[in-house]
Amino acid sequence: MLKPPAFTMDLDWRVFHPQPAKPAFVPPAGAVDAHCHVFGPGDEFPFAPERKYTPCDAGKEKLFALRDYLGFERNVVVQATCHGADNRAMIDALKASNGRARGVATVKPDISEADLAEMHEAGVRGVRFNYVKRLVDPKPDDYYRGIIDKIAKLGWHVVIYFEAADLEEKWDFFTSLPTPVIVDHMGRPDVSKPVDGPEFGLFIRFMAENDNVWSKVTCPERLSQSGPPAYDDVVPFAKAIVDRFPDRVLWGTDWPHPNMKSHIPDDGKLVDFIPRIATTPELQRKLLVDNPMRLYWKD
Ligand code: 0GY
Repeated sequence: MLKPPAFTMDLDWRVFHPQPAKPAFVPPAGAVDAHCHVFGPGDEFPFAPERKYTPCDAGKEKLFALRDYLGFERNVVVQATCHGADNRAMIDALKASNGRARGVATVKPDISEADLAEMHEAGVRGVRFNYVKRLVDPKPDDYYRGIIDKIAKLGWHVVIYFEAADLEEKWDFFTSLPTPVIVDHMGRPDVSKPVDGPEFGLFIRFMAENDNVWSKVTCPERLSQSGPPAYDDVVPFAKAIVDRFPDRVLWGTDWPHPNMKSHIPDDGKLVDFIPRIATTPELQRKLLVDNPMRLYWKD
């Protein structure tokens, strides 16, 4: 008899696009998709008991096929909250990638140096601190400081995911971090507010005053109110960051697009968003090749 699957995705879960369009934009040679995830498969890599959502399976084979189809050469696989601090699915993807994937892990302060060294060997180069309350229960600063002390020695960086309203409250902690700090999805601006207004202004100040702070100019599909496929209202925000901080920006698909409720994006159309926010070949090369290579493949 067939064994039933160990997990069933949430009833309102939206599965990634089955057949993305071929993008018109051709990424430069060596391009990196610097923000994507793997989910399970749950039967092999169980989802964490403390997770706040149960996704569809989205394994490494599908991720690597999408990479090739979209014209990318490498991936940065970011640990998703549905796997908690159990990094096995992500690390399995790194090991299967022939050196073409690096990773960002979620770890706890009691992680051993031996475990970190093993992760480094597999290709992990950063840890993620998540402050988005619908995804995790955020921890106090001291919890994260315990982790920083251990990972800074390895030359790793910190990825932070927060909502625009959190930045002011977390400012002192974020600006005290000694490693490179990479912000997911531009700190989730409210794009119905002016690009030159105080909210986005604070984010720009965060990057301007702290030259260790980078931004992923990702997820127009999450931030847009004008909607697909053009996501016009997100362009001024992402372009402002790329123009001003061309050496501290990264781009990624965010495949398989966890928790998208309004629609599931066409990954090909997301790639076509790139030349609208990085408008010259030089900016595109920095965004897609030079910057991620410097951060993830320096050793
Ligand atoms: C993203 C965004 C989301 C989810 C996660 O780890 C995660 O579960 O990051 C989200 O729901 O906004 O970057 O994938």
